[in-house]
Amino acid sequence: MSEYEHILVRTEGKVGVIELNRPKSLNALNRKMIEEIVGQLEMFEANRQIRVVVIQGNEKTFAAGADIQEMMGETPLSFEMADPFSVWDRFMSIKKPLIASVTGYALGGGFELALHCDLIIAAEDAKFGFPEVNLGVMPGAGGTQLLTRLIGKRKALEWIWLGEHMGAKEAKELGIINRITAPEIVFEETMRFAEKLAEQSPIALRLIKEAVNKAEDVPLREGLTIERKNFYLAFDSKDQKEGMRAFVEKRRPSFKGE
Ligand code: DAK
Repeated sequence: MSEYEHILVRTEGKVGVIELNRPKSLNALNRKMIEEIVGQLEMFEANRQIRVVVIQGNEKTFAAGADIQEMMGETPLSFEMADPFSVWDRFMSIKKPLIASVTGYALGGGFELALHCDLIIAAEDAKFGFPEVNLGVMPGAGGTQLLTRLIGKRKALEWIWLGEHMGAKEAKELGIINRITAPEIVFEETMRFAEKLAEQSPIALRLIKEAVNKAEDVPLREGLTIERKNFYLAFDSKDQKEGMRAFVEKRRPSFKGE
């Protein structure tokens, strides 16, 4: 599994873990690294043994943005020809739960990477932000859209215009992150959370993720239709039968994802 240059990969039971690994540049994301992350995500997506995926940095930092050295020579035409954002679009196709476990900095593209995950668990000294404006540019991998949906236009403009660092406490109050922990236990807490999710029915999790994501994209009536279809679909699974039988028999269900 470790033919990668910029990430480390491991599995812990039903949880797949991708660890960002360019410590000398604070895990700055270059193109190869993003390709490695997305390629491995797709491998976890295809692996039936894996039910949840965690993306984490090292003890010091999550990712301090896109690699500025790599980016500084780009031109509109080089972007157009290389189409570097198409790899980011593939995050949207991942149907398994994705959790970002954030230590230190999650800036720029690093923040966008965390925002592409379904849940974020952060150390209390983690720092989030979009410093692109300080470089004379702007977020390009989803930042303006994902942050605005989470916190609304005014707050998003304030943060993206100023380019300052936001502490974990404020990020939690704004609804950007789910949980805060002491720095030394953030990975442990993330795994505990991931393992709980991994015991749920993967079919139910998948149908829920699709329906909740639609709530941001489509009119209410259409969203309700999707919810209803997914609700019906869940009743075609053995997991539904197992879940309800286990309740009646007063035991814990064992979901197989079938
Ligand atoms: N890129 C390259 N190197 C970086 C880096 C980055 N984003 N961030 C840090 N480093 C490097 C530093 O240059 C330094 O390297 P050496 O000098 O030791 O060789 C090393 O990491 C340690 O950094 P510092 O010495 O600066 O460490 P400090 O603790 O003093 O400061 C810091 C930490 C995070 C506050 C600071 O490093 C910093 O401000 N970093 C830059 C933050 C930033 O502006 N990030 C980029 C935002 S733009 C795209 C997809 C996404 C994006 C763009 C395109 N496509 C698909 C095309 C996203 C864009 C962005 O993220």
